Amino acid sequence: MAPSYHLVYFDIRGRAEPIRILFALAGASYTEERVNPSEWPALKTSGRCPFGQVPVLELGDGKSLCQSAVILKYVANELGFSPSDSYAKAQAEMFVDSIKDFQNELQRLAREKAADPKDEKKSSLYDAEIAKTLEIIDNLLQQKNGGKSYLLPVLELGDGKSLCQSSVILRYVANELGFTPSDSYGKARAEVFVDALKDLENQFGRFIWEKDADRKAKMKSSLYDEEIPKNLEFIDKLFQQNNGGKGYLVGDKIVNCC
Ligand SMILES: N[C@@H](CCC(=O)N[C@@H](CS)C(=O)NCC(=O)O)C(=O)O
Repeated sequence: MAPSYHLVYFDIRGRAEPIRILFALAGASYTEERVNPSEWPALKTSGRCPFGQVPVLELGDGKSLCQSAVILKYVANELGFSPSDSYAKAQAEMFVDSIKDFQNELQRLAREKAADPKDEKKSSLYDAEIAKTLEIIDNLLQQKNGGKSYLLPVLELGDGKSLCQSSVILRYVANELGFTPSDSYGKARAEVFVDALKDLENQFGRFIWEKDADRKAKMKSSLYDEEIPKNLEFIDKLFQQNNGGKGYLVGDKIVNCC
């Protein structure tokens, strides 16, 4: 039976648009739920959004995925848009993760810029971030610097092959060493946890480096009093759903997320 894809997101392009583009390129059929802001609070707590966020891709039979990059990779794989060998796959994922880092940073800078539009320092930081990321991507594309990235960590594999982006390296090594589930849905579910924890890690990084004492205190309370407990609650719920809470977050053995 052909898989059914139901994409849940807001009525904007945002994080769902690359997924929609892949469906369009493949000519695959899918349904969409474009949620309006007044419907969001109920949906957020309905249990349909594993980490209380969208996009979510529902696959039928109670299966669903969140985390836009995980959905994108899963759909790319299913629809024949990812390379077949594991190194080329990891290379493609390096771009996805580098662009994601870029999006996160741009969003933060855009928020700061909007709060203080006259602050030229913020505008130039915004431009500098765009230039820095484009240079990294350009280096990767043109195989400059021997194809190596100057983002650490880097995993060198011999024969001039190397990978950057910590979660790409983690997934590649997990795959090579037998720590990923064998089915594509199980694999994607493991990646949801890796990406959700990375979202938290990003917030933590911002808090650690914040120099303004007032802002740092606000970030700390948002992180420790809201974000961490909320995410642990989501993880606990998902854990309870897997094997009745006996064992692991995904499947029945240690995989790349746990
Ligand atoms: N890392 C996640 C981030 C998801 C995210 O931030 N989603 C936003 C919309 S773009 C959301 O659901 N916001 C509403 C909320 O958090 O209540 C991903 O890439 O999917």
